[in-house]
Amino acid sequence: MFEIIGERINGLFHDIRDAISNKDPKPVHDWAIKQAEAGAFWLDINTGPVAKKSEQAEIMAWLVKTAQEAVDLPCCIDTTNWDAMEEGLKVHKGKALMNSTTAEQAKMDILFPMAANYGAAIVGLAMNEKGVPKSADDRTALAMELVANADAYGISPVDLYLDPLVLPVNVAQEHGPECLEALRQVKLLSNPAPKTTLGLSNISQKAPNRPLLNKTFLAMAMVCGLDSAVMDACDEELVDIAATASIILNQSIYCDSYLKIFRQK
Ligand code: THG
Repeated sequence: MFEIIGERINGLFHDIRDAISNKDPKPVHDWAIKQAEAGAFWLDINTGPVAKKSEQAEIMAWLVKTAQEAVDLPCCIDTTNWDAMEEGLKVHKGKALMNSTTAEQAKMDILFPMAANYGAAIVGLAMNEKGVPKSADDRTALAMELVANADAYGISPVDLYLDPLVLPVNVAQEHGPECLEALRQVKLLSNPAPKTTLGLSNISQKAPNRPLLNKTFLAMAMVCGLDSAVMDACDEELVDIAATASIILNQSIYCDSYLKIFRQK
């Protein structure tokens, strides 16, 4: 089943930034409930860029606890700060999704054992110290390193969410088809296959017609093997497209009420 990772509890958004600075649980509760009702499978939790590094761990723990007070959903703990990742995991109920490691050896050597220790799933980004490669083949090569290292640390491929990384179409147009081709290739890297994910809204950053770009890209990426996405769960048409694409791709059994069924998990 396609897994929606609701993107809205992120300090990038002003209401969440304000909630963090005022320690006001209400916006976090409200967005947790709204995204759960819209069909989210995971709640992405990101402190945002403004939080000071020394405060991120405490803020992450507060956001995770606060979100899980309101709904019975697991979190996708979205941070590059290892301390914040671990503090989030400590307070998390159920199986978390760690977002993310890159293919840098030093990061994999910390984050894969952390995932094994907490029984968490983990996102692996197809990038390393040199950044995001342009070609599909180079993205897949990094994905292969992620698969091999995850395996060495005892992480099952079904708990590894490979993210070939989508960049904004207005500045990195040539990456679009490479990212889609990488999705196809990474599904073939192991048996069972690793899962796949993307930060869908990246495609449309600073471009007009954002919802249209997000929707079109979602349908295209699902054909290529996308299993989940950090996305706007409150865009009803976008969620309808995820539901409809999974029906057309024969990933769930057709019934006339499939749009409703999709949201019920
Ligand atoms: N891969 C993985 N995780 C990710 C990303 C990814 N997490 C973060 C990000 N990328 C996905 N989440 C978002 C959340 C918000 C936006 C884009 C991606 C967004 N925000 C508005 C903007 O920048 O214009 C700002 C908020 C506002 O409207 O105030 O677009 O790639 N694994």
